This record gives sequence, structure tokens and C-alpha cells, in this order.
Amino acid sequence: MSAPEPITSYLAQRAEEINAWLDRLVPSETIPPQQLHCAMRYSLFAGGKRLRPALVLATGEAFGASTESLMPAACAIEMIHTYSLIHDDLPAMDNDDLRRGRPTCHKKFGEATAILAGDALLTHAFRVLSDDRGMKIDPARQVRVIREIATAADTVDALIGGQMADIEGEGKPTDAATLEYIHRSKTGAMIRASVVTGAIIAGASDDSVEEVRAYGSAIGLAFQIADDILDVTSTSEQLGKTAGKDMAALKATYPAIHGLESSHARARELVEEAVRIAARLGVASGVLEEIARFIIARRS
Ligand code: GRG
Repeated sequence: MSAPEPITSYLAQRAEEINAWLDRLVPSETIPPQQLHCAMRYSLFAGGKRLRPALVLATGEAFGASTESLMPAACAIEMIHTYSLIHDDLPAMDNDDLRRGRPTCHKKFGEATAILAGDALLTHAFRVLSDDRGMKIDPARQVRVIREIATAADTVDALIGGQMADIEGEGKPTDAATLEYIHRSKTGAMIRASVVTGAIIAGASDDSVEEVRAYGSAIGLAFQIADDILDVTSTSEQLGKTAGKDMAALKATYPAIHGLESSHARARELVEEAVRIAARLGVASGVLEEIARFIIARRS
């Protein structure tokens, strides 16, 4: 199954808007240190899907926020995501040569610059998030957004913690519960935070924020299961990153533990759950439902 046209066009349109904002928010290559800004922008503008910022926009707009108020946080989340990819590709981690269809940041700029480019994207994200001219919402709500994103990028049930568990588990037998923890933390946390961020900026009620969180949890796990499936069923050209890496690194993946059939079935169940949650949010949720379906229909 491939993704239907309307949602891929929607995401392509949002990616253009997001790219224009990122271009304004990230220092230009002409500002010193030029090499560092070149490396940050090289990885940032290498053609990612912009799924996480699109989720911020789609959720926030569904609850009535303006695109302008959502864009700083949407872009900050993409910066954090890109930092994590740069660091994940480093020789000390996944040691990868290809990302987003191009040589990885350290292959192009050297390891020291790539480490700093990741650090700088993470730091710059929080500068953008804390700018009082940015999202233009009540300061208490802005702090809540910053806390939500920092928590997702942190260690407990979050991005860095999930990455650590993933590294520690390499080459060892991993049980289903540990695999689920790694996926929900490493991949799920930032996807969950993306939708929650949109809802908070829009001023959604606490109950709605929690419903949105449940939607984000479901699509976050579905996304990583789909990623595990793509790793074994696609080519490097299709993915824009090295295919078959997980198996070669003896990584715990859904297909390795549960088999391909059950992995497909679990991903479908999670998407159906997400669609049900989106449909009862009480807002126009068509885009959120379509994004949930896209997550397992995508080819890269
Ligand atoms: C280094 C702290 C740290 C964390 C690294 C992101 C990550 C954690 C590792 C990358 C490897 C991996 C399989 C991560 C799971 C998340 C994932 C599938 C990332 C790729 O996200 P896409 O497909 O990428 O949205 P694009 O390029 O489209 O943005």
C-alpha cells in the first residue's frame, strides 16, 4: 500500500512553509563560524519529510492556533530531530555514511564539526523556543511548551534515554517489553511531544491535551514499527539511508522479535487506535487521521 495523494501533497506543502521558516530561524552560512552554520544547514536542508513539525501545525491548527504562533516550536522540534540524526550517524554511534540521501554530516564536514552542529541545533532550538517574540502566547503556556519538548528530548522515557537503551541492547537478546520501551522513548517521545506542543500552543483543555498525547503515543510507536519494517523491505536508494542496518548491527527490531506479519498487524492496530482517538477530539481531525494512515503507508 502506498500513501494516498492528498496527504502527500499536504505534507509537501507544509514542508515548503517549514523550510522557509527554518531558513529564517537558523543563522546564515555567511555568519561566523561559517563552517558550523554550513554543517547545521547542510543536515537541516537535506530533504527530511518534516513530519514532526507538520504534526505541530496540523494539531495546533485543528485546535484553532495560527500557523505563525506554531512555526517557532515546529521548527525547534525539527532542529532537535536533525541534531539527533547527526549524532546518531557518528562513528561512535551508528557509524553511517548516508542520511536523507546524502553523505552524513561527519562524512562531509568531519567528526568535530558534526558533533558541534548537533550541539548547536539542539541549543538553538531552545533559544528559538524561549524567544518572547516567537510564538506570542502567554509566558506560562510558553514555559509549558518548552518543558514538554525538553522532557521528550531528555533521558527518562525520552529520546536520549531510548538511544542509550538501544546502544546497550545491540548484539544482545532483547525482549518485547524492552523493545517497546526503546521505540516509545527513542522515536515516540518526540512525535508525541510534537502533537502535544501544537495542542498546548492552541490553548486546548488539559483533557484534550491528554487525548492528543494518546494519539501521539500510538502514531509514534506505529512510526518506528514502520521504520523497522522498511529497514528490511526497502533499498538504501528508497530510504535515503543505509537499508538493512538494523539486522547487520543485530539491533532489536519489531520484525526480528515479532516477525513481519505481526509487525504489520500491530502497526495497523496502532493507526486504527490513533484514528479513533483523533475522531473523538471534537475538532476537525481529518488531517490528523490521514497523517496517522500515512505513517504506515510511507515508503521512506
Ligand atoms: C543521538 C540522542 C540521539 C538520538 C538518536 C533519531 C535517533 C535517536 C536515531 C536515528 C535512528 C532511528 C532509527 C531513529 C528512530 C527515529 C527515526 C525513524 C528517525 C528518522 O525519522 P524520519 O523518517 O526522518 O522522520 P526524516 O529524514 O524524514 O526527518
